Amino acid sequence: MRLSRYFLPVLKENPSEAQIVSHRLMLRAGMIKQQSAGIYSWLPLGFKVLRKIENIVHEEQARAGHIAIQMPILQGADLWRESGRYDDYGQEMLRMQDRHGRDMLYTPTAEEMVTDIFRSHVSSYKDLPLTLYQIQWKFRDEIRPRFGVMRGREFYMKDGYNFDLTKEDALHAYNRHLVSYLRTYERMGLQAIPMRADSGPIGGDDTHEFLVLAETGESEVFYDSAVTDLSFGDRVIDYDSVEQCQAVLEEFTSKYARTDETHDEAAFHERVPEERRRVARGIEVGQIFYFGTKYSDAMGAEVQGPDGKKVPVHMGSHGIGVSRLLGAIIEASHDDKGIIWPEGVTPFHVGIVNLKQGDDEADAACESLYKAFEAAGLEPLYDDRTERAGGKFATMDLIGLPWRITVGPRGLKNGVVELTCRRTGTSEELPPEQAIAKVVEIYSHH
Ligand code: P5A
Repeated sequence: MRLSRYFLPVLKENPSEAQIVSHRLMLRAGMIKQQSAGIYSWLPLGFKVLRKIENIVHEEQARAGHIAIQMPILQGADLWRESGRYDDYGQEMLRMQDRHGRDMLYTPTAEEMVTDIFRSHVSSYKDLPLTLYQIQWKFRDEIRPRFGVMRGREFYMKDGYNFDLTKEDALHAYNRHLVSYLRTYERMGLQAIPMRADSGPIGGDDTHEFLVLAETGESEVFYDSAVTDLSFGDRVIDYDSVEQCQAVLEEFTSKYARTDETHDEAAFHERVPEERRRVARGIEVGQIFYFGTKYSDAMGAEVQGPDGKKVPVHMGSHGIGVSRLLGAIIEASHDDKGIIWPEGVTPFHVGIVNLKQGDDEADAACESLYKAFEAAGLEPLYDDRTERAGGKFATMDLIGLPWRITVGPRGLKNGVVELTCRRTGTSEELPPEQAIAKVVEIYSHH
């Protein structure tokens, strides 16, 4: 993309309505525009990162054997009356009527609808296990929408639902989700710590939230600092293996890590030596639930078991806050100049800054870098505007591309361009071909 032809409405001033850094930077970098309280338009740069995050989620869901569907945003109230949640959900649910006076709602989650799909089409245990998921807009009429996409009213969520014959099988689905979530967040450059939590309106006994540590997080968390040493890394897991998924779950959940909802001060002191006890804040980027037969009992979602008898299926649901993740990633990765995107989610792979637009040699060198990156399957953002160098650098630093190549007549005389790492700020002078090769090599791991 050439910046002269892009739509990147960056703001020079700090927007006064933004209280936390991620909200401020998303507005300043022209990623989002607020349309009403907690409701945003996604401008090109923000939309691009949203899509990157969504793609990682889809890839990791496919790896775990889960199947994508898409359910409607507007749902009839009747299914929600069957489960009892039409009344339970309260004011967080946005309700409306169609022209025939039928009660409708904007989906805050989709346990009822997916259970309806299941009961209409599945009747034998032979079709299990089954996990269906979607990535879809949700609406919750939050009392206090704030911090930009972090606590929106309209927000984008990955929501998955498992159907299993037995509790044991459903617990394997729970463990499998935990493993696949660890991988998903790590690909986005995040450490998200599974913590024992409370299940709220979704219901059930077993639930973990995934938290990214950040001072601006809305949840208070209590944990053993040893959990921050854990990393999933590039291990390969067989998602069908009960033992392997169980082992990962134990490794990542056996140390003390809880949100304030389940925190137990006595147990904290008993289980964690003082020097490793941490009280901090975190951003909830996902949650997994096992709730047994709560919805299948209420809605008659049964299958015929091996003995011919009909039994309600065991279920759980699993969510990732896809739009919230943009805020969480920026909270975890920025400096005073702007965003620092992890390679896995960056909107463009490399920025090209032309120090002397209009100089034949500099223009030609930038063009050939641009074409070479495209040919290598990467997306460069070329700042081809006739702006002064300081302004170009400030924009690149603000929008946070991990790598930048600076091209100017002086370097070209010596046959070099400058390659700069956004995270460390370090630069090296290299012949253009070597700079390209280095950037291509880095992205071959992402
Ligand atoms: C699991 C999937 C559920 O709704 N039902 C289907 C279950 N879980 S949840 O924890 O309530 O939500 C899942 C994730 O969505 C994000 N989230 C939000 N993001 C932005 N703004 C909001 N108002 C908001 N509410 C929830 C969180 O990341 C949460 O973990």
